[in-house]
Amino acid sequence: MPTALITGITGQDGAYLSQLLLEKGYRVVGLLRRSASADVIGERLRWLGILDQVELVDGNLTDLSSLIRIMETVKPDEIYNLAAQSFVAASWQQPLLTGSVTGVGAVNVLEAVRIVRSDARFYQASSSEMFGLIQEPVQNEKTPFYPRSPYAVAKLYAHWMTVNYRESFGMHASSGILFNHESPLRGIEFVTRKVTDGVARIKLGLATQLPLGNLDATRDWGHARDYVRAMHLMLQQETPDDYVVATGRTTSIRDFCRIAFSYVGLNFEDHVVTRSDLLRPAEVQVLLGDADKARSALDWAPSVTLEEMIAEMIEADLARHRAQSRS
Ligand code: NDP
Ligand code: GDR
Repeated sequence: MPTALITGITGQDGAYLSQLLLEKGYRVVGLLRRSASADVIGERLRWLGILDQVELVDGNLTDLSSLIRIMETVKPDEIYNLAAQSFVAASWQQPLLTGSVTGVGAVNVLEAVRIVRSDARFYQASSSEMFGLIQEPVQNEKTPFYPRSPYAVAKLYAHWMTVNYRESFGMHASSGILFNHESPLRGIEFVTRKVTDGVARIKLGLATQLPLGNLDATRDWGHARDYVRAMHLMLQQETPDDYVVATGRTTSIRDFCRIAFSYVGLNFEDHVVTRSDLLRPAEVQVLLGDADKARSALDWAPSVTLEEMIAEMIEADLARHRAQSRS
């Protein structure tokens, strides 16, 4: 039975990846950072019904000693580094923390792997945010990077360090340059979930307005369940490499709102208000990925449309609010 270690196991992708690997017969171990709110730890794993099937070990991405200890005791065959301060907007408020977790933290994991488990396979959660102020209409593995936030700069450092460890030490280290991916388990601060939760609350009469920032930005949105499949496939390849993972369709925030509100028979223009304090100091206006390499080399393809995903997210948010109002 292969062993996978997942950093960021309590996040959206960590939960879906755990589910996938458990289905494939892996022993799944997750890195858990200490929290004072122990009662809500593992909410997403619980939602998927797999909390009691994973092992959780204490550690932190910023603490190399904890990572070395975990590599020694867990002896993972595959390491998925998903942990990060992942909210772009927060990275301007906390640039140093973002740098030390999202950037240097990844190198701590790489170092722990190099020192203790150099034959293990390593996955780095790179991001389409690294393209930033893009010069090309469609982005693939050859598109130059131009990061536009402290988050994206930190991710770019981690990305190049992954490439560097591969080339310097011959490690099986791969990066997935993943475009936005969402689900009912998406954090409430991200725009898709903020919208689907807002739609549910407005539909149930719990709110009337939804404040948003820039409605003109466009994103290439896929489903997290599809994207964790790509992560796993990357580590099954003979040779490590970097891959763009995307759907090839881009949609504005405005059109996302239009689709989401119309799903419950509402008009978004009656409810969405724009607020200048929700705008970012620098914006990534357009993202559109070309995943041809992943399609041909990994035989990967997305299976969920944007409309299907929005419906799934709204249904989950409606169910959550209905359950809350009953209790
Ligand atoms: P989430 O924000 O949902 O999850 C982040 C995870 O990182 C959580 O488990 C969090 O733990 C953990 N974490 C944060 N800081 C530390 C730390 N110091 N030590 C240990 N763990 C820590 O992110 P997603 O699941 O959406 O994304 C997974 C990864 O993929 C991230 O690296 C993200 O930047 C990247 N990515 C995501 C994309 C997306 O669209 N979702 C696209 C491209 C890249 P806790 O629960 O305690 O907060
Ligand atoms: P992003 O996701 O920054 O692309 O990063 P987010 O959903 O936060 O923003 C997407 C776009 O929506 C605009 N927007 C708003 N965003 C939020 N969060 N809240 C709002 O009220 C709002 N109004 C408009 C934003 O300005 C932006 O243009 C996500 C994260 O998961 C990263 O970790 C990951 O690397 C990238 O996706 C790929």
